[in-house]
Amino acid sequence: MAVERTLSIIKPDAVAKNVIGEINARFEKAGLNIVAMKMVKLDDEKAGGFYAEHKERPFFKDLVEFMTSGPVVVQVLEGENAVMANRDLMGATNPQEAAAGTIRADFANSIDANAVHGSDSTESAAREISYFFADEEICPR
Ligand code: RTP
Ligand code: MG
Repeated sequence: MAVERTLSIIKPDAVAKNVIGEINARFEKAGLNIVAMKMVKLDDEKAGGFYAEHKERPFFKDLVEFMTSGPVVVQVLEGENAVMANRDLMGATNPQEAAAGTIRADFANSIDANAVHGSDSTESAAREISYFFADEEICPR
């Protein structure tokens, strides 16, 4: 297995619930190192650009509205097989379908307010990481 990086976002619902620390603890316990992290308030342009692949989907407007509704924590996780390892920790998009013990099962309210984002491939990860972070903001161990 290769050491990879993935982009994680702790979404506005999870920030509002004060579970940033609990979510970060899950990453750390799973061997994913947080190598970059910042809190930001997204605007329509930044959130819409991030989710541009979903622009034609019926849920796009709600998605952008939700992602701009409060601050988010954007982070780069690094570790073995990081992309899939994080997707496993997150659980299914719809928290009602997420496996027990996953972040979404434990902290998400709905398919819209679903606590976290994680890149879905190494290609997406590279694009998403550079969307939020300059190289010098990433601090590998
Ligand atoms: P994310 O990109 O946020 O990590 O989530 P994901 O890969 O699990 O899901 P994706 O298909 O990329 O969808 C992005 C976000 O759009 C919302 N969504 N709503 N109402 C719906 O049918 C629907 N489908 C997706 C979710 O909030 C999802 O996280
Ligand atoms: Mg996605």
